[in-house]
Amino acid sequence: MQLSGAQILVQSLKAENVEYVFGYPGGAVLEIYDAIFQLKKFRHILVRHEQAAVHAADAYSRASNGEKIGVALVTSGPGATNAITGIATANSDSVPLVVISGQVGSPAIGTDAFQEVDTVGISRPCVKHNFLVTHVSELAETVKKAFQIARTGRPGVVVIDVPKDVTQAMAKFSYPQEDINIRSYQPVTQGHTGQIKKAAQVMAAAKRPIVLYGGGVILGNASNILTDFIQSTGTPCVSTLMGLGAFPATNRQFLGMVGMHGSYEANIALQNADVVLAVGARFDDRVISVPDKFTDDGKKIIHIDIDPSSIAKRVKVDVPIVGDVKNVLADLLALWQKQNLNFNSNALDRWWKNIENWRSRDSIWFESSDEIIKPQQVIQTLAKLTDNNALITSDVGQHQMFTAQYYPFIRPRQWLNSGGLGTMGVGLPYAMGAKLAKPEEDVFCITGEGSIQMNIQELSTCYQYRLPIKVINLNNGFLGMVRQWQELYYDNRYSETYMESLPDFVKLAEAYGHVGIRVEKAVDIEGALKEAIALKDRLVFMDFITDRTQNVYPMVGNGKGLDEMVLPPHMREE
Ligand SMILES: Cc1ncc(C[n+]2csc(CCOP(=O)(O)OP(=O)(O)O)c2C)c(N)n1
Repeated sequence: MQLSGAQILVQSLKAENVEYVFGYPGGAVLEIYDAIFQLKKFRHILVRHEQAAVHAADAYSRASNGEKIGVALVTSGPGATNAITGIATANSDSVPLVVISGQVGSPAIGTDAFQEVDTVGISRPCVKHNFLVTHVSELAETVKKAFQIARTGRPGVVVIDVPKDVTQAMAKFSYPQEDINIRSYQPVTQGHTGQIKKAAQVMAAAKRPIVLYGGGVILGNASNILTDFIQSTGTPCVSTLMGLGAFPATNRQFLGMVGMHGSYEANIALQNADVVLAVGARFDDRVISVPDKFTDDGKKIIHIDIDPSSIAKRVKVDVPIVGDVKNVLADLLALWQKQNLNFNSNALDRWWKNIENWRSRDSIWFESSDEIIKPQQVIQTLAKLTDNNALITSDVGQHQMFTAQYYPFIRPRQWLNSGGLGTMGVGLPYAMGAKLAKPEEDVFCITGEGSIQMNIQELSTCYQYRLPIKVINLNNGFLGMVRQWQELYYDNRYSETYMESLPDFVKLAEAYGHVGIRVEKAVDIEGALKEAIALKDRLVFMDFITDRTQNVYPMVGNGKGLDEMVLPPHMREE
């Protein structure tokens, strides 16, 4: 039987076990929308802006166990350009995602046709791969390849651009059962045995070892083996922003997040370590700051990553191991145990004593108040009321860093935010994707009054699909993170960071059909959160009016080393 290209596309998505498609219609995708309507193969979530469709699909992938892949569908021209920020955001954090964009009819391509943009050209620098489908006969195979490429190796975004005439043309449908062999794309999944041996030797000889783990551990579903490795070797560990939750933050061996707003003990320990075992972390500038300052003491680095091009990109690596982090860690741990390897116990004791000393200085600390709401206190109270176990999405800014510092994430895929691109506006659509992937979980979106306004229209989508998300708006009346930089490095010249004319968020939430709560005093924090949590089937928007001057500390300034943090005021006085 012959099917139209649009029907083939929908059937192909079904063959990939797609449950949800996040999208927005338009002329170039009308056939696809008609096929969705008629075939009823999966649920379509109609967002209010294409950027949000891609973010929601991205979070759906992130929150899932690594097998489900988010899918977004957008029309040609403005639909596709609106999707680009979402695409770059997901790709920057290596999230598997398939984005289908409509394209003008093939004969019109290159003629400046209505709603025509070169989607393949525009998206090329921010995708893992992209396709322009030129004939209906390629469609099913292209979808198969797209999912395969998105999910394997270092995961990423694949865009499939489908011209309108291809969706109208007829062809026979058969979906490839087996993975397709793609020449020039053969991800390495097993680590090299010789390198793993070398890594074990370098580790065993360490006097001040540390494990640095990142988002790759979560994407690679390697948290269990990472936890075994850290616990059975007795080494301290630190996490990047994206790695939080891969190892339980409540465990004593966890020193905290590293990097620009990392804890004092985590940053100093990483800087002073003689051997760093980096797992699924790419030594981003927000993590190690200046590479030369990081490696000038000759520390040895073992780097495990699925993506060979991530290894030695920013720092010199002594033992590179390309492979799936789960496989490599399992091999490394097996070898460690088989050979009865151990750290020198005196050296390790001394190292831990130093660490405890640094830790005792309590760098993740804030001056609490009975009156004014401190953003940190909101996060701490939330952690208490949710047993450290809520699924949290955040936007980008101070509120994001406070959440990373004050919410002890205990499991992977519990913390979703934009680490690589740092995209304001992800919080609410992320919460939507996460809630659909994990309906049984309590999903909180922690945001700021600047960030939430970048995709606030999605409150409408949340109402349509009855998504009972809890929004925590830490409203400091400022683009706080930028204000902090202006205070510290631009002599308090607050150029365009003061948010004037803020809407009444409570009324706004109500206008969209939700519950709004304003909280202005510290004593009311707990009550408001409890009230919101108790409203199981409603979206609750909590507008916390917080301290406008609170900064995030510690902070590693531009060009500084990890051991040159701006410390919180109480540590400066010591
Ligand atoms: C799309 C986008 N534009 C600009 C920025 C730069 N930026 C980073 S944080 C920030 C301020 C965020 O303000 P708000 O959401 O109110 O959170 P706060 O820092 O006050 O907690 C800005 C403008 C960004 N990350 N993303």
